[in-house]
Amino acid sequence: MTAFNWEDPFAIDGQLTEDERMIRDAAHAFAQSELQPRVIEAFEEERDAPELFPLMGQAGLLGATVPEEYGGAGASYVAYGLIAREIERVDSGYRSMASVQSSLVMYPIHAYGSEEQKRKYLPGLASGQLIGCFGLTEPDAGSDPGSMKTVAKKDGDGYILNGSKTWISNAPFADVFVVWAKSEAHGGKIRGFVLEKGMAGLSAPKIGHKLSLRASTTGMVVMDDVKVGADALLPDVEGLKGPFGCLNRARYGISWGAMGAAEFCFHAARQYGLDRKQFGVPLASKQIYQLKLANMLTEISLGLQSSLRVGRLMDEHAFAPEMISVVKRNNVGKALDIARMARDMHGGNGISGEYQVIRHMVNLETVNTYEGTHDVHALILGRAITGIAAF
Ligand code: TGC
Ligand code: FAD
Repeated sequence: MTAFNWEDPFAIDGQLTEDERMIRDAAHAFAQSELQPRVIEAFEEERDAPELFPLMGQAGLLGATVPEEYGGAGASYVAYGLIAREIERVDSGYRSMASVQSSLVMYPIHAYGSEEQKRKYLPGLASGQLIGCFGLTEPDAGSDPGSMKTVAKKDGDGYILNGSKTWISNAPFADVFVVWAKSEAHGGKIRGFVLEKGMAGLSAPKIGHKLSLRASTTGMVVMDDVKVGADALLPDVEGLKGPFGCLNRARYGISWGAMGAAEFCFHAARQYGLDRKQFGVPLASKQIYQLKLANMLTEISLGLQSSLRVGRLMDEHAFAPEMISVVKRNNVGKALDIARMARDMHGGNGISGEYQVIRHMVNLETVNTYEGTHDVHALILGRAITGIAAF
């Protein structure tokens, strides 16, 4: 028998390697010292924060799983998940900035790129000197990216790209754009291209008035006859499995990240209940209050343990994408429930930015939608269970 630790109910700490614990502690220290002090105002003011990328790079938080020869840390997927958890404990938008860079920009360049592309982009992306974005979603192609309209036409040795992407994280200040287009030269198959800021015909206007994920900058990517050389094509992948291969990594990271946001809300609700007295006693002494805390702790324990299991399988190259659908969908859905509950448990104070739970709550609305909506992941699982695609 051992004493129960409400902060680590299933003793996750003891299931990590020494390296993973070190990376987690470094990510925690960075998130609390650099991100937490700025987030309340940054969110309120919908502030762009490109200056965070070099800071995250210095702290070793970008491209953790990319090999060291390209500037990464050569760390495990579990370590990558732990980083996401610590950043999202502060804000889902900051985790978004980092996970797009790591999983959606560095991963495809590393997995599908030429040696020249890897040497050209990866070290700068790992250090945060370069900022990346990933353009898959279009105004008329969200859950169904296979219906994208962006096209690449052959132009001599290179290509001309036309089309527009929307809801693209980091795009307005990105230096490197990984975009997916139907390539006429490849029989209309989806191919990945690496574009660079400043190319003629390429623009990335910011999307304003977001009421969720306000600390992360989102934009469109507009391509109007953008000419690129043959060296812009990612040579080693064709079809939707290209972007989905990246999404597997990012969705997995989100499953940990959402639990970080949920832990923040759980801890805040517990402390609030211990401090706040009504009817002459702390709110935490009430059975209904304790029931809510018990439900939160239960879902967080199960969610973290599940993500750890999937991470270990990823590190063993023994995962199926459907496992990631289970943890992305469930952990984000539960985190959203927990954030809403924590908001309620703070009473009127719960709607104040100072108490932070409502910021997590509105952020998690986005997290529930991007990288495959809650319902799309149900349909991915439904197809695996029945053999019938119901999209
Ligand atoms: P489907 O027929 O199922 O598959 C087409 C091809 O792709 C392969 N594939 C996968 N490969 C690797 N990993 C996966 N998870 C894969 N899923 C599918 C599949 O084997 C097939 O390959 P091949 O060789 O036979 O061609 O495709 P479908 O068109 O029926 O798609 C169905 C569906 C709904 C599952 C899919 O389209 C989907 O997942 N939709 C959701 C879209 C989405 O997640 N978008 C995310 C945009 S990026 C983003 O949100 C970033 S936010 C980041 C941040 O700020 O943090
Ligand atoms: P739709 O696909 O139109 O879905 C609308 C509703 O219909 C949802 O409830 C959905 O579950 C439901 N639905 C859709 N299809 C079905 C079906 N077959 N059966 C039943 N219900 C269905 N994309 C990128 O490419 N790169 C990024 O960096 C990026 N960052 C983002 C940042 C933010 C802040 C946001 C909000 C989005 C971002 N996205 C990004 C886009 C995101 O991936 C899409 O919003 C998401 O995939 C859903 O697409 P959609 O918005 O077009 O919704």
